[in-house]
Amino acid sequence: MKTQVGIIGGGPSGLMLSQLLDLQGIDNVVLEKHSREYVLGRIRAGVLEHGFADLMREAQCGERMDKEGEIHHGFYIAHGGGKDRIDLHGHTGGNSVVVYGQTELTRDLYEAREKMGGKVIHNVDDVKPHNITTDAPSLTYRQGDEVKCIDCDYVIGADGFHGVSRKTIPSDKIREYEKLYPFGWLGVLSRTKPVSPELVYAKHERGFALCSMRSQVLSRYYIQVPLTDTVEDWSDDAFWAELKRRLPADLADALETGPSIEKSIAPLRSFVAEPMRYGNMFLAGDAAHIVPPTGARGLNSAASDIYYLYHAMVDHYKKGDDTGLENYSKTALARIWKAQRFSWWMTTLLHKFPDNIPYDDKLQQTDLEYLLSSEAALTSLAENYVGLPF
Ligand code: RFL
Ligand code: PHB
Repeated sequence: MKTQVGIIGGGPSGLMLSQLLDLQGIDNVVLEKHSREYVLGRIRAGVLEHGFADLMREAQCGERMDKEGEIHHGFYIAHGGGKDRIDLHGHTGGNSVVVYGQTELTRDLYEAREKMGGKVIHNVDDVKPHNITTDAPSLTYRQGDEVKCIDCDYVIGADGFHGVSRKTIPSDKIREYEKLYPFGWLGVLSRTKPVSPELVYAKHERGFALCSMRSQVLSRYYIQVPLTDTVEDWSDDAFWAELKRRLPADLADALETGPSIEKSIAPLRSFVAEPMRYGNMFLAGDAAHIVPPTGARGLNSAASDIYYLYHAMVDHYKKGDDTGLENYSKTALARIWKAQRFSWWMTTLLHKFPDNIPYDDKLQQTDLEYLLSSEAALTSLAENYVGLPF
């Protein structure tokens, strides 16, 4: 098989790029390790910045998001038994975020690919990029006993943090920056009414908690847990009891509980791989960078990579202009590091750090008090949360 762009990974990054390129007549193939059902079963992001929402519309995939997604003009920070509202709209001159689940937008992208006859190949094993530093790269993969090959002009590594593409880059050609946090998030999805119309990020002596949602009948809650905890350690009752302890009394009293329909633990990590290009392979999304989910930046950072790559590919194929491809890594990383800084800062502001000395806790409290008393600091928070320009 021959194509112009070979994409490894059928998550949101790979599918979005595939759809945008196809709309411009640029031939591409997506190779996905898992089944569509498996990919759609992963409960992840819930908050989309407006730039991401615009990209969904450009990909002609925004119809259901615009109908069913909820526009949020603000969120709350709960602390010391009360809560303060962060007015995103007011502090950014009218910007907001869209609450629409990653599962739903991935489903929309899959359906759009199907409608256009896009080539998305599922359940592939042993995907390997070859001849990446030459003008004739290729991808091999296995389906059952059969090994197949795709010749392409470019390879896109959109295969997430544990994917194969970043790992094929020789270690002296890539530098990895990583920070691990001494806790994870235990997440629960339940068919209950969200406790608050807007998200609540809660700082508490017992640990961080987050009240989020997917719709008016589907809630998503998280609590900070030690890395040694497992999902089996947390019955639904224990989860709800701990969440209530970390929320202000009015929210704890109003919290509707019910059986969990999904429960998982995600470790928190900050990670960046530089550069995001090796020969004719470009890394995008979680394959190149990870943030702790506190600032809701992960998927949104993937979106800016895709935006830059898409425009660079169009310039290459339509105008013979390679400036975008040559500058991709530098341009993408400039925005990525800002999302890294913001996610690290919001994580540091709101979590309980087990190894903190009392001095660190005082600084953390002061950081929060300063934020809530300063229009400049609130503006900075709001500007980062709704998403910096692409
Ligand atoms: P994905 O989604 O990991 O998709 C990669 C795909 O590649 C496939 N794959 C392979 N395919 C072929 N060959 C191989 N060798 C392969 N290895 C892997 C995988 O099966 C998969 O389908 O990466 P992508 O597309 O870059 O998308 C990134 C986002 O998924 C991620 O950044 C967000 O989910 C992060 N995130 C959030 N981001 C936000 O912007 N807003 C949020 O509110 C938000 N909340 C979250 C989050 C992530 C979370 N977890 C679990 C880490 C909340 C949580 C709890
Ligand atoms: C979510 O709804 O899953 C979610 C929302 C906001 C975050 C992280 C996760 O910061």
